[in-house]
Amino acid sequence: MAFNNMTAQEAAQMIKNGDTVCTSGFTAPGSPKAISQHIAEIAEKEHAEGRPFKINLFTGASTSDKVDGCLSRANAINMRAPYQNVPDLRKRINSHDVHYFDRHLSEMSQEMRYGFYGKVDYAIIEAADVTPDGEIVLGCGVGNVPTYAALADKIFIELNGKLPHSLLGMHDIYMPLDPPYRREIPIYSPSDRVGSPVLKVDPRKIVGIVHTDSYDGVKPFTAPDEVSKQIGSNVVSFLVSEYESGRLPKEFLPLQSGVGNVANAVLYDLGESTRLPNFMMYTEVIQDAVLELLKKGKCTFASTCSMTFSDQTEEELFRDLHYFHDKIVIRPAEISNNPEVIRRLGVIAMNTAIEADIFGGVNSTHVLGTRMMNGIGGSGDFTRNAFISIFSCPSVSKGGVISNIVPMVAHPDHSEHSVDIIVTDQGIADLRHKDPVERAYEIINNCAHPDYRPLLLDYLNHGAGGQTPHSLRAAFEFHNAFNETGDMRNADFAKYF
Ligand code: 0RQ
Repeated sequence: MAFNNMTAQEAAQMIKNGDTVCTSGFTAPGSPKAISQHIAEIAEKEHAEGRPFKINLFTGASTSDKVDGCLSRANAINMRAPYQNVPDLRKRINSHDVHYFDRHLSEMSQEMRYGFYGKVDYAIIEAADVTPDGEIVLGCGVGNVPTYAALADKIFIELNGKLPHSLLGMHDIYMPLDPPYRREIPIYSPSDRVGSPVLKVDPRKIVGIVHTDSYDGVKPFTAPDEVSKQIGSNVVSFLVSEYESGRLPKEFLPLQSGVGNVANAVLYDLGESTRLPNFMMYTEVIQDAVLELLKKGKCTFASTCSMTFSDQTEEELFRDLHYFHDKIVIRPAEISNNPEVIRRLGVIAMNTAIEADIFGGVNSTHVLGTRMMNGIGGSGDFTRNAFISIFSCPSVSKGGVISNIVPMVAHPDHSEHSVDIIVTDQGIADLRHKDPVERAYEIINNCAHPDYRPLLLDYLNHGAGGQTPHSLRAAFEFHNAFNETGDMRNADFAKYF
């Protein structure tokens, strides 16, 4: 079947107020580059003429300024799920201009198929290649596109000239059946392939091909600062001691690593360690550090949902694609983050917390308990099912006025039932086989910043009793002190006891 070539503007004009638009991709890679920018322009024009214009936007994870950024500035988003990280969208979410549902990334596809989000009008799919019978070689991020393409009434393809056709073979597209027919997902090693190298769509649904030509626009990481380096070194010391004590198998286990500066620093440190064997990754995002590890042979294989490389690293990848081709597989989010597979493989999960509490609860999403940061992403998928779940964060933020170890997290994303290890620049708290009070001493003494240890001990010692001795009256005194004085060190527990 011959497809229509069209401009991004022509494609955007077909999308109407109230439509549900779903995109390929996971982080910037694989996300649309062109049509979304023209949807934003249309929204601005419609608003200027007094007419409403908003779409419902579902993606794989975060996108980029070319999707979430421009659409947010144009106030063109009504509903949004499942993850985001663009400041303009964050503002819209926190001011209630956007209805945002923060979902576990592994669940988004199946919830769409279950009908929880209504019908899908359009899917916008970034592709390296498409055949006349609807076989698509996807870009560098997959996300939820197999489900979105299956459910959408109409499909636009953004054919990106920067993406080499030789990406063919790096994807593994697999969609499980839904209950009561679902079977096991037969992945027994991170490198197992269970699906198709191409996404197959009904070619009659493809209404047009839009040509684009740009890299994903991911910024390179700044060199890790001292705090991130210390956290990285503490995570590696923990893994070395687990490995050398025999609690990890001699073959080692696949690693998952979250996003952000701390996660990147941890991976650089892993690459330097001579006491850990070579390893594989079963993760959702691989960042620049992983390409280095693959080159060195320290990481022997990476299963991911997205290759979130900076433009420079992406160029290097494309140049040396023959080397990396059989060392990376890119999967849909419901497979990269699948609880069944994560538990079977024994993945070691390493994620970043906004704050952790003295009993092991973790807040991954809400600054000071109310303001959405990014979302839970895949942290819950991995944490809940990991062989060992590690959370790391700096002991303090914003120059020390915020302690990231608090009496009680102001928004619970992960409970003490799932969190095994907490790591900060101060040290490592091993929460396994410890009761709540033992955990509290471990976290305060090993992970809290020295400025905050006496305050946290004061809180613990005045707890109301019971197995987990919180004081419900004083639990948010750190947060209150920050909101009232701008410094958590001004917390005053004496007024409660
Ligand atoms: O603020 O940007 O103004 O400097 O939050 O903090 O320390 O740079 O950490 O970039 O690694 O992100 C949890 C947000 C950490 C991320 C989070 C402020 C701090 C700074 C960022 P500035 P850092 P990172 C896989 C797994 C959830 C999803 C997930 C995340 C900014 O890792 O979104 O794990 N995780 N997905 O100063 C007030 C606190 C704070 C605070 C930090 N307690 N109070 N501000 N900050 N702690 C990926 C996917 O799922 C796709």
